[in-house]
Amino acid sequence: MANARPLDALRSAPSARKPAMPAAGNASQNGTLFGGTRLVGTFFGSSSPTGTNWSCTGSVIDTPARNVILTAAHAIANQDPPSNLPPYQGIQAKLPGGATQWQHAKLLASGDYTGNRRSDMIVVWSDGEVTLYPGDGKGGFLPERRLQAPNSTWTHAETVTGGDFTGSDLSDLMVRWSDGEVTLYPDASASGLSGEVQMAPSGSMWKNAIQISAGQFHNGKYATDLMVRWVDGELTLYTYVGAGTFGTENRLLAPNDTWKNATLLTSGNFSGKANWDVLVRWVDGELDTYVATSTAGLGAEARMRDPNDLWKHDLVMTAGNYTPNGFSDDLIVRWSDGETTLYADTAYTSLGTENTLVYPAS
Ligand SMILES: [Ca+2]
Ligand SMILES: [Ca+2]
Ligand SMILES: [Ca+2]
Repeated sequence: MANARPLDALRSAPSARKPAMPAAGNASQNGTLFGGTRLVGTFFGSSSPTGTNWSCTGSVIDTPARNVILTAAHAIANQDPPSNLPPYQGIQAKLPGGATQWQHAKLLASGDYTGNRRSDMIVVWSDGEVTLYPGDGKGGFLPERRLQAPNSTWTHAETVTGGDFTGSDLSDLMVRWSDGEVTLYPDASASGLSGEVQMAPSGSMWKNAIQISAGQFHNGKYATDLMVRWVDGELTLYTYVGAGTFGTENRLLAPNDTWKNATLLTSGNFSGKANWDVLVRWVDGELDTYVATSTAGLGAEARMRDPNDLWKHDLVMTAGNYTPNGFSDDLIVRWSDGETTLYADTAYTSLGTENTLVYPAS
């Protein structure tokens, strides 16, 4: 990795610009709380110099999302504290497992695998396990379902995507394997991956398909088209993809050196136009959308992030329809330290509201 600075240092850098918290009493003191959470301030106040009648104390902690959380305790004189309070549970991550586990989330795919017209996420883990996390449509997830126990086949899955190529209401999962075989699992669901359809045999040219990404790029309603980024920088859009066929090939870019630096690519509807947008994370951390991409060509480039060090740590990326607004404009990023973030309702020039799905150092 080009940048050796730890991820938490990159993330916490902007915190320095935060205004100081008003302190009624004691001065702030930095430190750590709750197993490593960064404490950036404390305060104490009371209604009188002697601290009688009422008093209030709290801590200010710096979260990865650059939000400040205030934990406060209030004490009022001559009053007993309430009894039977539940034990403190802490902040619940929206996805189970913790950051150490999520460092092994190798591939992500979004699609509707439950039939509620909201996206669910499939994770292929580095040990070959495959897990479905059904989305709740509100940016959270229901209990996970194991689709494959750890195995030595799925460790060979190199790139995956979720789209509805077979025309039913459930999304399918497409997998490009390390030997060049491409497989479609129509209507994947919590009950498993079955009815496997071979799209390309082992040894095929698809071994050079660095990334595949389903989207809607020719005025259909659903993600029925397939964007492919090849090892030589070529970009191809396949329309009319179905079980056993890649349909019609549309070359969007001839082989070129620039797109060899397109590290991650995903598809979503960030601009609200009929045709979807392609989102690319470049090797230097730059983030761009290509608005309303179609068979006629790649859409106009819109800058989301200038080159930067933080986004070099974006290692796995998927976009889907995870929130109530009904658009496939929610971007999920799995960072190098296992932290996983959902940017809800992302627009084509700006990331949406940051929601932490997996907390770092958890
Ligand atoms: Ca669903
Ligand atoms: Ca389907
Ligand atoms: Ca959304």
